Amino acid sequence: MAIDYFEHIPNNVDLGSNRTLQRALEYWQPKFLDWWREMGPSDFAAADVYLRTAISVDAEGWATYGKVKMPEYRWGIFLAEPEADRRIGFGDEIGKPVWHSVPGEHRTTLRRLIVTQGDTEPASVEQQRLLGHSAPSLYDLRNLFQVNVEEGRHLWAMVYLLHAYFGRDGREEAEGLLARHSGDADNPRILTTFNEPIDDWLSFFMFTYFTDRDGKYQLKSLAESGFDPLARTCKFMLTEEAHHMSVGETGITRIVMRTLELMKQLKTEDPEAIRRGGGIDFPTLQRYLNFWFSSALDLFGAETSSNAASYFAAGLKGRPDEARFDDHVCLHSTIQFERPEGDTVVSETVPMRNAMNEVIRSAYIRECELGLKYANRLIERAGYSTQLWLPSRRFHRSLGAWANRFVDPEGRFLAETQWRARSGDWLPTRGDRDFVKSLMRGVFEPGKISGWIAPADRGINGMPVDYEYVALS
Ligand code: BYC
Ligand code: FE
Ligand code: FE
Repeated sequence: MAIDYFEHIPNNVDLGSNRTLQRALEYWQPKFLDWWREMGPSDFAAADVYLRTAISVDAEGWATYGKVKMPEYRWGIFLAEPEADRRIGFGDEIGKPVWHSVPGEHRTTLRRLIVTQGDTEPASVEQQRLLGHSAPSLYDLRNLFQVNVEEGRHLWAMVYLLHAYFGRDGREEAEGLLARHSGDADNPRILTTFNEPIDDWLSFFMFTYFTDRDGKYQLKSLAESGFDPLARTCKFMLTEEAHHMSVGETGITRIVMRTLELMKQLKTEDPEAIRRGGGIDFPTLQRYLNFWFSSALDLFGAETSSNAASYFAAGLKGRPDEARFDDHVCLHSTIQFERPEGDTVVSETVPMRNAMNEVIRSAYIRECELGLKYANRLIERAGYSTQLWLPSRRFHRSLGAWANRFVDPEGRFLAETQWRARSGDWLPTRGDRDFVKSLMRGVFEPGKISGWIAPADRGINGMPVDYEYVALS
């Protein structure tokens, strides 16, 4: 099949003149489209969706809006503009020129980082596959699809690197990215969070708030990489990530607003009464938050990691905003943190390089906290004392020093029986999930919205909130 590259795959990597890459993509693209049809948003292939498409990396081109059918979306390949004379910014090779091809000694490690990153992108599309049917409004439906097509583009971004820089094994990995599936018993996605079902919109908003923000932090770390094509690819991906997180943040805020409205109307804070009124009560919201936050914390890896130390030493993966740190070598510095030993907590001193996962996790947690402030102010102003809060980083972990420990959201040890008896206060129960799902019914009329969430305060790209963001056929 002949492809007009500029027309169908907008790019700034001179795809038109790279025959090898063209051949690889000619082979991969139809498989991607098959995957999209089978594993992507179910049943909305014929809908016209008001989407932004990146057609170049400059201010005008990166966000071009128009109605598009998703299977015809132009998934492009873009790298941020090169920086002249860029140097490796950290680790043992600091100050040397960045690499424009893959250094032999780092080939396996780089491929692994790229595959791990790439694997999450289609995984999230698979996780969100059925959500369209229960969208609370056309505005939200459009945001879901925007996130989905862009995660598809992020897959393209990683597949481009694999095809362009890793030869035959890169091509094999690119196929693997379409062969693993979220939640598949035999061939699951690599990281645990990406195998969790996202089958209601509360989970979707928590996921875009917490998990896409992990994406931001990981991409920022990779944007520091000494492997320049990876750094530039991730830098451009970050421009899209902001919208994903804002979908989560505004989604959570709009639920809070609606719940407050119901509390006022019904003159009660009683969760059961709120539920009967068709809203999501704050304890349920908090339990979903606890689940997705703790799951996202695992995505940063273990507190002490020799992998993390070697990524840093080699100049492959830095810290977000590496330039803001004083010491970019971190050969002699240490960091202290607490880990469990039996039923007590001991303090451990770890070489800084081995603690990079924890350093990035801590920065992430601070940002997660900031985003909740606005919702909490709304609650406070409405005269209620409830607050949404982040559980301790020790709570409900499956990976690292705190994995499988019985710790409450305040970070205190409990006996296993005690913990199990109370876990329904902290994590979504079967009953919560059934209730939340019972609220999820698709609303597909322009300007109309489900009763469990407040409307957005503004539309997309200057369009009104009640614009027909998705024209169903
Ligand atoms: N689940 O040394 P350790 C996004 C493995 S999200 C299962 O502590 P390391 C997005 C690990 O592979 C951003 N397994 O960790 C968001 C290792 O295995 P081996 C995704 C896990 O190596 C929303 C072992 O456990 N990007 O973009 O420092 C929508 C010990 O690990 C998990 C990246 O992750 C887990 N959660 O790995 C769409 C960036 N965590 O060696 C998209 C690329 C670790 O014993 N990846 N393991 O077989 C990395 O930088 C690193 O691989 C990790 C940490 C951050 C994952
Ligand atoms: Fe992404
Ligand atoms: Fe994202």
